[in-house]
Amino acid sequence: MSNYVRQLPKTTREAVRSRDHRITHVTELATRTAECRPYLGVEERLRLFIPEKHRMLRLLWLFAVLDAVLLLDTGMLFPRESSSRELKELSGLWVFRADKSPNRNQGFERAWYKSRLAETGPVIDMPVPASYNDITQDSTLRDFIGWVWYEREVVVPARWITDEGTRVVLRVGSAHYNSVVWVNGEKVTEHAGGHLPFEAEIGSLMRKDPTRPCRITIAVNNTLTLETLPPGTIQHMNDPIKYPDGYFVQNIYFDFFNYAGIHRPVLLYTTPKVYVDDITVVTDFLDNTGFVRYQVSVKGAATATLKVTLMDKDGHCVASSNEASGVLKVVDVKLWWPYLMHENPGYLYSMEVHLMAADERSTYEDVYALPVGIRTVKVTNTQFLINNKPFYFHGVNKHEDSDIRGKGLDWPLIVKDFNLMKWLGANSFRTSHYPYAEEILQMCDRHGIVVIDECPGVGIKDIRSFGNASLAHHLDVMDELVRRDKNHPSVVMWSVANEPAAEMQPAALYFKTLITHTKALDPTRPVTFITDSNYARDKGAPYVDVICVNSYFSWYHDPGHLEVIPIQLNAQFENWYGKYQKPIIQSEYGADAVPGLHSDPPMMFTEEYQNAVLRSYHDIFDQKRKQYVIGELIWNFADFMTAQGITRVVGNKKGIFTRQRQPKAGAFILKERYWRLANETGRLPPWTKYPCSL
Ligand code: GCB
Repeated sequence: MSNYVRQLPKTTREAVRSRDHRITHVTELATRTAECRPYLGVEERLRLFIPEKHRMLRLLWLFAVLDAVLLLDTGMLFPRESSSRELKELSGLWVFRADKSPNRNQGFERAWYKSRLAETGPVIDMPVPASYNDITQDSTLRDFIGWVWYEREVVVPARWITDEGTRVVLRVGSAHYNSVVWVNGEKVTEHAGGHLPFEAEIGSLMRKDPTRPCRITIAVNNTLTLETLPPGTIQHMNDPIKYPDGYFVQNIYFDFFNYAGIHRPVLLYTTPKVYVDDITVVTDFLDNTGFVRYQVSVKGAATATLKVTLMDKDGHCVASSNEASGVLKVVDVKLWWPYLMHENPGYLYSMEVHLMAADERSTYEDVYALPVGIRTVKVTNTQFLINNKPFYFHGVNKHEDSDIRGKGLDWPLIVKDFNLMKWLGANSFRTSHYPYAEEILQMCDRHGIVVIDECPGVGIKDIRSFGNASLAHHLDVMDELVRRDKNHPSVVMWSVANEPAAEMQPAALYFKTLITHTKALDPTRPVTFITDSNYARDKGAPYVDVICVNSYFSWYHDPGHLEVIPIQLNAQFENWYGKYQKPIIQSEYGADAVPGLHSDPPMMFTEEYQNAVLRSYHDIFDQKRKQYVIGELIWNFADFMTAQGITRVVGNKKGIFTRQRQPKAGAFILKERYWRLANETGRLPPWTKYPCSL
């Protein structure tokens, strides 16, 4: 193993060692648990276990739901300003240096974090948030593997330092992949995994030398190994006739560019010393009454006084309590509904938690407001029910991907994509193939766009990636994902992986453990993974609540033969349903279309061929959705960048929009269809004149 691989996951190695203990526990847990029970929604469980007349018991059940397994000892609330919390965004230009030393380890050997980065060697400007890959003209930076270093000096308001009762938290929205963070040369935290946030309290460190600006250094390493998520391998090319000395490549087993860097906002925020650390809500309703079961966790003091108030959209209090946990009852509840399923989609209450505490020195007051949507989710053998009504997913798969920014969070792009999804009549998407920014999920909550929330378990193809260390990390990632996204009403299902090698022997225990664990973390949402395996040999499918299947008939199989689609797609559905009697989502289908390329009769890579594939799939969907098919998600919303290879022409072209978000012919086919489906299955908002007033 080379030095940079050895060096970079030093932290990962340590972590894995400490996780070994837990994996034993989890494996035991899995074997102790009898067959994973099929997912039951709140209503169904209530009906099964608690007769309707026992309303008190119903509330107790809601309490029990909240006693889910919580393995992480701190919360990860989205940072919001309030009367007690200030926020300082550190988006903008950072100082940047890639460690191009042969072992990629010079930065650690020479302790680049100890002084200003500019003093260690040449540096460049780097925007945050953004992937660094496409920012310069340097191909070695675009394809760089190893540690890169970011630095930013920050001046904070004096009272943040002088007031010892204030916590100052440094939060990184996401950085891909391994990160180590120093403040004024002292290490404050490290994190393994892109796509999810991490934090460190740095107030005490800043107070050590209040006169100087605070220097934040973040080293980020994009190397993927068999135990990272997604997995990858580093391959050394040792043949001196073919490759230069020390040559190596990063192999990946997924189909998107391995963009790297600080992808989401970095910020500082304050809380009082005694503060609201986490909030969990679980919602239900009966007739016109909504129930919000909540649990507030407080840190910094053994006791605190709480006031919890639920406000409607107009700011009127609809329920309140003084307890740290309880059930808020909402009379004449306004439920959270998906876009195009109700005339008033995405209704959100605001749960304001007001904390007061005191110690011998001071009094503390903290305020945090959490948006809350009241809705239920349930799965039957043939349906996906939201608020007890059948929901049909007519949506898209996306990527966080765009020109120049790569995977960096970009508000204009986010808003454009939501406008396009609404124009299309899409009511849902899957966060293929990793958790998207919290800002995007907040948009989904507000607009009523339903989300299948996927973790970065993509490309689990090598048998070694089913080992204990990989599983332990995968469980940790699910802990972090559920902790971050548990309160979003838009999130209706967890996806623990995309297209793993689920026919391999170890996949059975791996997925049983992973899914059991995820259900223990969150008993209120169904869990799935996305499969492209054979229905008869898939070892993970027995544990999912919804079968999500990808297929590319007439593309990867029988390329050019459009005529095979009806027979093969029909067989796909019948086989899966016949074996499992679970509802099915077509979680991917599509074809590449190079925009502007035409042929009639259709040929592969033309817009006509993409149209023909879509139409053939749609014919079968229309037959099967009357039975057990509960959704269709096109691959892909937009063209996106991939690694270079002989099947990719500057990226994957299966988008119905180009990477610049201009429609191909397929977008209009989908738009016609989705609005027709919405007309049939939902209730259009009164302001929508089908299909084009958006
Ligand atoms: C798939 C993968 C997706 C790829 C897509 C394709 O099955 O899940 O990541 O991009 O196929 O276009 O090959």
